[in-house]
Amino acid sequence: MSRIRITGMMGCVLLLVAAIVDVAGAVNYGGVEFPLGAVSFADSVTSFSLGPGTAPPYNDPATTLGVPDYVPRPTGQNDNTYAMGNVGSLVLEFVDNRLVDQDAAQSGLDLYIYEAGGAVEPFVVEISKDGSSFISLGTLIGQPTGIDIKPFVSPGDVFRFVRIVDANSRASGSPFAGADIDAVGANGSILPEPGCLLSWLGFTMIVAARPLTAIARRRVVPRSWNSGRPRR
Ligand SMILES: [Ca+2]
Ligand SMILES: [Ca+2]
Ligand SMILES: [Ca+2]
Repeated sequence: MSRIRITGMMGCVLLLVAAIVDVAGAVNYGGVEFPLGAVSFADSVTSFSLGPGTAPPYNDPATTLGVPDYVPRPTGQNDNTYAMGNVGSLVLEFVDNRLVDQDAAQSGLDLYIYEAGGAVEPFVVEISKDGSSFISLGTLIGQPTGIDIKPFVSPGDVFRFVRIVDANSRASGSPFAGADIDAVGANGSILPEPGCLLSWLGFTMIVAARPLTAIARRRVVPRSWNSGRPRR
């Protein structure tokens, strides 16, 4: 996992923390207003596979986590995005929030992908409840681009995972071939299971874990990786 491993109680605690942090309400990211603010964005890398044509510092999938933070920088410097490589892939998980269809609210667009860089590159997007069975939403392009998941899902469906696969446009080359993913946000977003107020005791665990998160983000990136987390 790109950050710390977050399961069970800790995920529940994160929800509580998120609920506290998000008292401020909606936040605008790149022209898109997210009712739940920063919590809306993907929190964990489940797996990834780099396609050809990428190299550090452009191919660290951890740069797709959290809110959009792309910064154009001179060649060779980290710009906070993940160049997938041609037909590279990425699976992200929402830990402290879930993706849902929000009907007509927020223009009906439920899921936003923030792609970045000089070349606007397309990618295929899929969503999943359990990380193993995915529903394709088709090919998207835009910086950012949003999609209404309603035509693809059933009422009440709740999703945790998003898979993105570069559509092989080859609009950019090494070292940042493929779509460059900055962030993935669920505009149609809910907080998971109520009852997490019982997790107050775990709050200090999160505070203590933050330095570990910073350490994990400095690791060397392999060509591919899978967290091996149990499928849900
Ligand atoms: Ca989140
Ligand atoms: Ca690119
Ligand atoms: Ca980013």
